[in-house]
Amino acid sequence: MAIVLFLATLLSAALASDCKSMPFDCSDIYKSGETLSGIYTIYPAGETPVWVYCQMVSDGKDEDKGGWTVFQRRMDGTVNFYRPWREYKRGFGNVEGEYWLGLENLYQLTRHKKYMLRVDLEDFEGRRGFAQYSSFSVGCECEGYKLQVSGFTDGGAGDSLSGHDDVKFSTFDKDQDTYEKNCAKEFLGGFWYGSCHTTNPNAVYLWGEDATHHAIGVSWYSWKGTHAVSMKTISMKIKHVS
Ligand SMILES: [Ca+2]
Repeated sequence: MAIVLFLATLLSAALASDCKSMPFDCSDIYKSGETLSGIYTIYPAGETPVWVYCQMVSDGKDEDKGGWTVFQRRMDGTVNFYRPWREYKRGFGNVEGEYWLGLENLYQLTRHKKYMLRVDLEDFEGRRGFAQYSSFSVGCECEGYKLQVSGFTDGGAGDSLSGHDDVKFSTFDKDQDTYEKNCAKEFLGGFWYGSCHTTNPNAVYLWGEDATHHAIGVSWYSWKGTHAVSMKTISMKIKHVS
């Protein structure tokens, strides 16, 4: 009997510690007192751990600082983003560098809580800009992981994403865009393509300006006024809003 009680105590202690150490997103981790940006484990869908980069510092208003869950990041061209549907669904890349968190994780994160979105950009000349959106969510796979984004605030980069609102996600092997051809094949990425894009963050890392092929670079049209310039870094991140 004593052994059974002892085991039960151990089990309940383990469960309690699990609950405490199972943050839903980077906002939870930030609220628990972590202030260093870096790699953390979150649990957006039950007990399955997901590795993610949490950005704990950013400029802007006080309420916007800290606790950003980064779901997309390009910085050095080391990861190939031209990938099929199953990869965009489950996520890929390296959370220490370039990666995509996965559409299912985005759906699980945004289905229960309200999120805002921030997109940080840097060009090869070292200039920076960002765009922020007060509302961001991704629908279920049954709805094609449709994007809902609104409430733009300008951080100098302009708005290149509102035009992608209410659009399903497409990859080269799953065409859900509204274009007669296949946007993902045409512009070499995977994204919420309509017909087709004003930003192409998951496309080809071009190392600067290159107009050889139209609009295949990591572009943000409203900042550069052209699709021939590829960003040096882009990161897309969400933060829980109350
Ligand atoms: Ca199409």
